[in-house]
Amino acid sequence: MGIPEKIKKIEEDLHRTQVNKKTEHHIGLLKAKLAKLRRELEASESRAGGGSSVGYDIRKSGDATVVLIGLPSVGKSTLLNKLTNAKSKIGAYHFTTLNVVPGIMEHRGARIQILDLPGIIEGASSGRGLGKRVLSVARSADLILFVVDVFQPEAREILKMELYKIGIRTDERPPNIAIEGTSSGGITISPQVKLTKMSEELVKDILRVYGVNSARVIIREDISDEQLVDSLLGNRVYVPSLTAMNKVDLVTHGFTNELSLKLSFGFVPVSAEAGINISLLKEEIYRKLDLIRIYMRPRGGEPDLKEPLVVRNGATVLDICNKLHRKMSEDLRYAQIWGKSVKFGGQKVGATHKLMDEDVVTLVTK
Ligand SMILES: Nc1nc2c(ncn2[C@@H]2O[C@H](COP(=O)(O)OP(=O)(O)OP(=O)(O)O)[C@@H](O)[C@H]2O)c(=O)[nH]1
Ligand SMILES: [Mg+2]
Repeated sequence: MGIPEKIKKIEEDLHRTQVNKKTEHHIGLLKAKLAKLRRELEASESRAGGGSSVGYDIRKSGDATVVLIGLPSVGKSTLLNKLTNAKSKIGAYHFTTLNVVPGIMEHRGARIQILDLPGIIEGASSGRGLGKRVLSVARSADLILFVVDVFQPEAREILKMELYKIGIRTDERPPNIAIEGTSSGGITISPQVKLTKMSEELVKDILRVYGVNSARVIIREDISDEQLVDSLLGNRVYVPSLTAMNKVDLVTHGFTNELSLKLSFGFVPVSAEAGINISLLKEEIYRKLDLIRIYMRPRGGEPDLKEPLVVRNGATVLDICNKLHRKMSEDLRYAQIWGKSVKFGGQKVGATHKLMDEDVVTLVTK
């Protein structure tokens, strides 16, 4: 039996099985097997040059990358044009945009790349429309900006699900679990918390599906079977998201307020066309990216306050070196810092020192 047939068989089995307490184990195991087979199928397709996972050729530029994900005609291109210097084509019909259109948004000294994409439809992840290619652009994004139409807010769930199906987890953290292979002794599990979403037996059986027969498993949070599979497959990406609720020029304030009470997620109400809340959205994008600005000061000179280096929060002196020049980190003796990350101005620190917003940095090299 080939892989597609095996997949079909399991899908049928899943379809037939009623969901209840008694079938939980069976279903969890089937899902784990299915995920493994789908992965194998993808691998064999890309080896054969099937091209199903071939993405667009986009050059990353700027300090961070944001992608616009939305159904057709929700106003993604109109929004890109408002946020950046780009001129993406706008149309009153579906699939106006057929390619990736980049733009640069400048905000608080940061240069943020925003990518406009063709519209996504339900089923995109399994190959409908340009779907898979478009969705895979989101893999390398620092932030996903869901663009939804104020009359179609439920689209966000569809988009999230399509991303989920190709391994992109929005607003989730990688599961907190450690699997340490051992040469013998079977599988021992030490859960640090009570597992409510699956039994230890299911954990073991899923591990065996993935060829792990002997290991020490430390589970530090109450994870689900899907999260366990995620950590075993290891090719998942975790990307934060933000939602822009577009076309609010067509509704009253009351309508928007009611939406925010009704929906389970927060959003920024905007009108790309009428230019409502565009600066608010820029600020939210910047905040969500969690960027900090670092000012470089040459030794014995004045800091350059005009052009900060923009990096992710949590960046170290080493990250700054790497951003400046590849060889810089090898030559570094120490750095001197003025700002919030140190106790006193001019303090000497090493490569692993974590920087904070608006720190002034001098790199002292050999
Ligand atoms: N009323 C109103 N119309 C808007 C707004 N933003 C976009 N539109 C209109 O919606 C239609 C679609 O806009 P586009 O920006 O092309 O939408 P898109 O999401 O890029 O569409 P595709 O590229 O086909 O996926 C156009 O007729 C726009 O003029 C808005 O804020 N309010
Ligand atoms: Mg468009």
